[in-house]
Amino acid sequence: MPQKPIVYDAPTPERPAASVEAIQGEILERLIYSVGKDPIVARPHDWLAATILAVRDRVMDLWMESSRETWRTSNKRVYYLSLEFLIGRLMRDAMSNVGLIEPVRDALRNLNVDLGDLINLEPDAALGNGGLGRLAACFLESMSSVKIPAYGYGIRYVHGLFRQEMSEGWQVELPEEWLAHGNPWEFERRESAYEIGFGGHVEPVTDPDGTVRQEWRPNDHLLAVAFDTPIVGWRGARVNTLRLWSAQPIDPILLDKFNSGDHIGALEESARAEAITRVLYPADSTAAGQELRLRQEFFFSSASLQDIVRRHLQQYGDLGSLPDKVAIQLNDTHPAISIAELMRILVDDNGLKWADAWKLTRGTFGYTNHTLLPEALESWPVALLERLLPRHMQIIYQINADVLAEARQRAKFNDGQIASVSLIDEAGGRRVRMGQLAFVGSHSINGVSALHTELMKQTVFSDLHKLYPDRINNKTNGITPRRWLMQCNPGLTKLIGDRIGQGFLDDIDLLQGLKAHAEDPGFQEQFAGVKKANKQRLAKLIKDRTNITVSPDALFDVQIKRIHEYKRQLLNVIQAVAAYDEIRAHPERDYVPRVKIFAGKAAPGYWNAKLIIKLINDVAKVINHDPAVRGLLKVVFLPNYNVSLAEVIVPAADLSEQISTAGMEASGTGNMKFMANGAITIGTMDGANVEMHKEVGADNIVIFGLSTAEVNEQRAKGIAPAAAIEASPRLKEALDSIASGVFSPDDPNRYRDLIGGLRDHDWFMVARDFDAYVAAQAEVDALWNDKKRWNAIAIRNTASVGFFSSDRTIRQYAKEIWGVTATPA
Ligand code: 26V
Repeated sequence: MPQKPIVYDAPTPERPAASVEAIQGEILERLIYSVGKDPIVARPHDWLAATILAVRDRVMDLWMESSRETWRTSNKRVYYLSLEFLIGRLMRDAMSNVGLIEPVRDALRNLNVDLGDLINLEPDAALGNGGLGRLAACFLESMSSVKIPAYGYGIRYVHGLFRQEMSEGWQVELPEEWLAHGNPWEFERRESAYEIGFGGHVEPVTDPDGTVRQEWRPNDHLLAVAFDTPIVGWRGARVNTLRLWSAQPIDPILLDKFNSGDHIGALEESARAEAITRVLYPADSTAAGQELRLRQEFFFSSASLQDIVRRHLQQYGDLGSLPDKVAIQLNDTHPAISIAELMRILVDDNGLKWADAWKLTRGTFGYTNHTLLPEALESWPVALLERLLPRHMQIIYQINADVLAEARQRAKFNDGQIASVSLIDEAGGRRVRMGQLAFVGSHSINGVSALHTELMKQTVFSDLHKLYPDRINNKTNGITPRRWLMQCNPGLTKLIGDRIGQGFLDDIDLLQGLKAHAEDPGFQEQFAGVKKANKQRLAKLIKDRTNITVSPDALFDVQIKRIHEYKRQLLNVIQAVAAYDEIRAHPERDYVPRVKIFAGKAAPGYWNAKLIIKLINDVAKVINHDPAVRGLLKVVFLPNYNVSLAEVIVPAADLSEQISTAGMEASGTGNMKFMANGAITIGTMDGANVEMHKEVGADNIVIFGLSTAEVNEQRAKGIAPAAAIEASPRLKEALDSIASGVFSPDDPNRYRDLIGGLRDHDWFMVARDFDAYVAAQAEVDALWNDKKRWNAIAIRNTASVGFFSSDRTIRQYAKEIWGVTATPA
């Protein structure tokens, strides 16, 4: 029986629910006058465009009112600079936040159009790789919801993250085309275009008063053109702007070339300029190091800074008040060149003294670190920076000289410490370290979970922390409960509302009230019923996309995230192999039927990650077809993981796999989404899992594995994994079978090196955590067999998720970093 979806709308007393007739008229009007289609011949994409335009119209007044208010009150503005915004679909989010879902549904039904179909037709805006980009999207929604005047600044990539297809179990990357049908959400602002320079040289210029200024004369110019998208908060609290920059040539065609018959050459500049914003870099763990990436970083930093300074001067007429009226948050080091660019604007373009400019700059910037993985820390060859951004390189040298002088004189640093805080890495070719630049140019440097922040202090930034001990602070990540509970799980949202009232929609901490009902058999049954319905929907999706049949009665064990060795999908799939061996060796035992569900993309150049995807598919093929398994275990790899797919998988999960090597996952945010939706976590003491353990209580989460300290000790002592493998016959058997080609008869050596790595160094502690993981999975089985306990724990997880709302995170940024007021919790 198809359920009528229940969705949450947000009419307020001031804004009563929109009438169906009015909306219907507005959609038709947009269809005819903006899309230019007769309703008789309109195609689904036309209806989608018309509906988005009608919804957008309804947001316009709120949008303008929000900007006007910020001008009127002279409130401080927040600028969130991020090379990635992993937004997903916008229509349902926007409709839900302004209370339009039901009226739009009814209006469309009268027009013989199904809203659900249109929702699924909207392409995902996948302008990000993973956690960092998705966090930026949650933050945008929360900043609007808690009424902070904010702008997101980023790049309008023509192609977002690649589409993933499977070819015989291997990942294949295909270009993503989110703009193929146009983008009705955005407004192109040709008037907000800035010139961006590259290359050239620096010339000292003597002003009439005798002062000497440095002037950068780039030899390469292009335009950054703004595209604005409204981001509406919960109950229309506020509408902020996401401003994405698109690169365009200054002269679209070079007329002299064109006229002389060189038609292709005439378009060269245009192609070169547009290349900058053509595609998102698909690697999220290794610093790409390509010139085009640095060009992207400077392009969007410079455009954003010019825009911010122009707006500030227009309103306040003077740059001295910059830190009082402007807070710029750097989402990782990708926009860190902004620090040098602001210095250039202040000193070279506006004649400020160096020391004054530096104070203003540091007062304005905050920097968030999202990873400690050495290979992901950005650094650029000095020679490249010198060629592309000669003036910025000079500024970086000057900043470095000041910092190093301070370190020697005030802090009495020795040579080793000087080398560690220096912006220039002298080892292995001179490079500029963007983390050090971001740190010294910011008044606040934050990590994204309590553990990660501690590790920042102890590792990459230990000496900078000694030099500036009050700058590092923690802001544990969060997720927006609108998208990740209310919109993706309307069934659960309704159930909660019926039980504890609607208050939690506006005050997420009220979910705590569910704890009193955790043991209530009636409520447990309803809670499990909602989960079952979500699992049926996912089972159907799995069937449609992979042709694998799974039972919604089995335990849905889910690991969805980027594929990375430190995230240890390998540990999970080896456990599947061990379980398979056990089912065949002991058919007489009782087993909990499980479906292991994986999804995630591998960076195109990351061989081991791609091989792990192939292994999951190879293992799936064998296990899913072996009659001896009797359906007790299924393995599924769902292709093309993205935000929209997560919105279907997360509400259907029973078990959430958060099993990274301790000390390596900065926070994780998927963990929080599962928690909200009543999945139980199996995880290591890593990232925000540590705080989830604290919030939900040790009895309501399954923790296993080496601690960060133990991992460090193993590595420091160079302890080999051999003993762990010898001590575990089932691990040995599983490794032998994979390495010898049991799952890859067509290429028996396919996994030899991958498994060889585990036997040799096992950097990620897969072997050493294996037995603990198997024991933890047995604990999960025992809980599953005690349905009352399982349901109580699941309910307590949902009840405890309040702390992980990005509204809480954003309120902390507002108070402790930005110095702006948010609406109180
Ligand atoms: C690094 C690089 C290196 C240069 C090439 C392109 C590229 C793109 C992204 C990154 C940074 C990846 C860092 C990242 O996504 N970290 C994740 O941030 C999440 C939000 O804070 C956090 O939950 C995850 O634990 C963390 O891995």
